[in-house]
Amino acid sequence: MLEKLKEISDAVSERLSAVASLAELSDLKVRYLGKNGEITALLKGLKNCSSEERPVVGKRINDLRQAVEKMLAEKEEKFAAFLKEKKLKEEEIDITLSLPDKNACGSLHPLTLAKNELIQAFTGMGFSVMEGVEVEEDYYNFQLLNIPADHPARDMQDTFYITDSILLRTQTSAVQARTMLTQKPPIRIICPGKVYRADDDATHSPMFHQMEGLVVDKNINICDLKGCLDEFARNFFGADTKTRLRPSFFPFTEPSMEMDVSCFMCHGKGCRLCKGTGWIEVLGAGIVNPVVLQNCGIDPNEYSGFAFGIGIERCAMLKYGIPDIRILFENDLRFLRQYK
Ligand code: 2NM
Repeated sequence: MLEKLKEISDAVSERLSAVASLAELSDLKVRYLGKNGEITALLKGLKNCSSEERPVVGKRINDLRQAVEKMLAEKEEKFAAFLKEKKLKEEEIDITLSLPDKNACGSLHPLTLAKNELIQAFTGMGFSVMEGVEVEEDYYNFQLLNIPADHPARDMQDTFYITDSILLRTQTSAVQARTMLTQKPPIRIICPGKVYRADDDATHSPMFHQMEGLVVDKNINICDLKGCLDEFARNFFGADTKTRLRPSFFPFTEPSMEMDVSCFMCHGKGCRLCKGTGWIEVLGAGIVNPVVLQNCGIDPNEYSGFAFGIGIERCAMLKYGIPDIRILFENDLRFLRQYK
């Protein structure tokens, strides 16, 4: 009997040292101390001992049971501590890691900056902003604006056609034509937006941005045009900017003209930016052709107007000293970050 006890004691300590999980530990407990466990069986077998042996053997079995209980409890405690430690390790937070840069915010594209400044200059003079569609009908883009069928702009090489009568707008004038057809004068609008022409080099992109303006009211004349555009030039290019108007031609205006501003880099002395002339061309303009007013349902005997068109890329390139239009569309962050 004593040998049997020693055997059990050795077996328990050996198995305990090999236990790798709480489940295995629980199995051991059942195996030795459970209702049908080995030590429990020994206690049950006491009744077969003689009355002299019984107290001695009984004490030995109880000692063994207590020893096994203690070993199991210690092991359980070790396991619990190990698991707690493991959980804490897994949930560890490295408080020395630096946060993402809170100041790393984006910035507006130089074209957006230029567009916003242009809009600002004209809304300050009472203009409202109108936007239209980029896929336009030939009727609004060309016909209403007095652009004849044989005009070079109507050539496939200059205009992106979707069908015979639908195209990508080549100017934002169609927005103005649609406005004249639906609103009564006085009209005072600017139309910024994307336009498309089959052109592609250092100063031309097949998609670019334009802002056209239109004023229609009673007694509008060239003085109104000049006063308005002078005010714009001083606002956008600087208070000491001078302007000059040169004769030009557009089918939708008569007379037509182009406006130059005095070079803001050399102040008229002549430099690389103004190609030695002291002047920089910035926009086209004119008195709205009475034919266009008529086409758009406005009586040219009662009303007159002026209109102008400004290239937004050209303004951004001039103002920010950008030498090549293509840089504006490459989205190189080293370039864009300069405009914070
Ligand atoms: C320009 C130059 C001159 C223009 C004319 C019109 C409209 F719709 F009233 F006829 N809109 N824009 C115009 C006039 C555009 O761009 C260089």
